[in-house]
Amino acid sequence: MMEQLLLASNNEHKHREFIRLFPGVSVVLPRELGLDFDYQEGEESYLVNAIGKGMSLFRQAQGQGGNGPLPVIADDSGLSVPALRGEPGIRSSRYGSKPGQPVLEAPQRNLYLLDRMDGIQDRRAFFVCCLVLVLGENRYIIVQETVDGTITEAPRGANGFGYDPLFLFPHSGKTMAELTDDEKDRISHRGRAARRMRALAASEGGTTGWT
Ligand code: ITT
Repeated sequence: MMEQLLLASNNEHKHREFIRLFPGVSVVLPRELGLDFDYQEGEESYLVNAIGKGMSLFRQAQGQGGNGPLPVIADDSGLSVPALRGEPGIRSSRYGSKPGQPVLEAPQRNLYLLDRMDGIQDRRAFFVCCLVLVLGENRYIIVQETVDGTITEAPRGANGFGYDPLFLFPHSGKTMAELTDDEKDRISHRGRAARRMRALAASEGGTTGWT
């Protein structure tokens, strides 16, 4: 497994989760290496966005790694509500925001989603997390995972981030924001994806080569 991993994100919450999910690896954000990283995401799929973020930062960071290019990990994730035809989905981070206006903060975005769900009985939802580990210009490891839950009637809990206060695990009666960090990591979409990624990366020999 690599010693340092560059996370293709500007999301501090994701950063904290990756530090927990990749113990023994130094997970750094682009700005910690003096890189100004800003990737314009599209609406095709989580996979396309994750590869786009990962490849663009990998190229931008070439030469930063001392002993060769630094491996880059990218996360594209979101929440889907089937009764809303998959919304917020790929637009999760800017859901409810109007073009040309500042992106809504998470609490406002959550109220917007609750409003959209007013009167809807089928409150099933799932989170998706696509992770792409870029080991070289033509070498990737890709995993994508989900976790199922339902949408609450009102936000609950102060841990986590984003839609966590709305995402309920009916069997425990707790929202994702009412779980401890360890509990979230054990069951979340990102936790499941990261464990699969770690297993695949551990089976990897050298991290970079001619190809
Ligand atoms: P980067 O692209 O810089 O990584 P981002 O926040 O824009 O950060 P995404 O484009 O992947 O990330 O959008 C994911 C959004 O989905 C995120 O902003 C949250 O609103 C939501 N989300 C993803 N994972 C979540 C989680 O574990 N808990 C709650 N909400 C989550």
